[in-house]
Amino acid sequence: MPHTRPTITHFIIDEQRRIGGTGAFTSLLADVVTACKMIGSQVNRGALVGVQGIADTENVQGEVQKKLDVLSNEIMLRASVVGGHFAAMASEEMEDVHPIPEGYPRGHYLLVFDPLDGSSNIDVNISVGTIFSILRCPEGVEHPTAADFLQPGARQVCAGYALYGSSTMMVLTTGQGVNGFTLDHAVGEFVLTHPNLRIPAATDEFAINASREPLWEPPVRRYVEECTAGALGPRAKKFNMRWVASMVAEVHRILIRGGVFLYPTDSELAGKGGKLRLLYEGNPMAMIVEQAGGMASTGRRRIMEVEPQGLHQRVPVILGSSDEVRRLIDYHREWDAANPAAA
Ligand code: AFP
Repeated sequence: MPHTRPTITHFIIDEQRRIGGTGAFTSLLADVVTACKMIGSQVNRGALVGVQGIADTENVQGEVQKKLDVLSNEIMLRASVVGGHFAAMASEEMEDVHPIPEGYPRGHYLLVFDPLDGSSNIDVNISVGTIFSILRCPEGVEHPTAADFLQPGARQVCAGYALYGSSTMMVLTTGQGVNGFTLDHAVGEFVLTHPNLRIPAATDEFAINASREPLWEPPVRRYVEECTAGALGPRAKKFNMRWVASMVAEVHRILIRGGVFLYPTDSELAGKGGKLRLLYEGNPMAMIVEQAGGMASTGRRRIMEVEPQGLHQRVPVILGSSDEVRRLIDYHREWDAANPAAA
């Protein structure tokens, strides 16, 4: 029996019709979806096509680039230039804004992306993903600069990610809930498999890189100690811990069964602002999580209200099930109130 679930294209067309759009948005998302299918195909073929391993370059953050980081960045750029819907692009892998080359039409949207998040996992065949965020190009701006991208996450028009895991999935929000689509390789299309994803408020699972424990701030240490104390601790509940080191995989797990993900600031990261990037990781994931009923905070403020100061700005990230994120915010507030000089 062929399935009758809507494809991602039909789903977006329907959504656009409901809000009375022009069709530009459908077509622009189709370009991003195509790019993700192409990246997914390269990730999937891995060693067969010689794309594993490191490239001979570093990105703007001084991190060694994988061959697939570079290739995925190229694929996203190519797919988004040709469609004519974007005015410019910015990526975690590029120092500056990528303009639309002369001779191509220029659109009204800005594309922000992390072409291959979690890429340190590629060679060991663990899930990685592409994260993207779409912003409106400010009125009257023909040649966008970095300043035009510095919009708080609350102004995102759309956010999503592709997860290259045991199946390839696309998870998307345009501000009306979150929907998940699975790539049907037989027809070459993403098909709606996870409508209206909701993150449960309560959870017994948390994710943090515990090797950084000596560097944590007291509110984070308090939270983790209380969780690991289990049934005999103050939470009187047994918790489980996970760490994939691939944010897309962690957020996806949280969307499916709840949980909380932390990449907080610590004594080593404080000078940099955090580890994860506000525009490429923090904001898009915050929009998805909030749209699914969860919360996303730095510990001290809502991520989507942070005013970006630079394209590659970093931010502390605490997101997921609302009961736990709220508790972490309370712990930060209590600590800051008791230690005003340190806050
Ligand atoms: P890479 O893309 O360099 O692998 O980084 C992945 C990431 O930005 C995010 O996806 C993970 O949650 C986090 O970094 C992992 O950080 P650790 O290396 O500290 O585990």
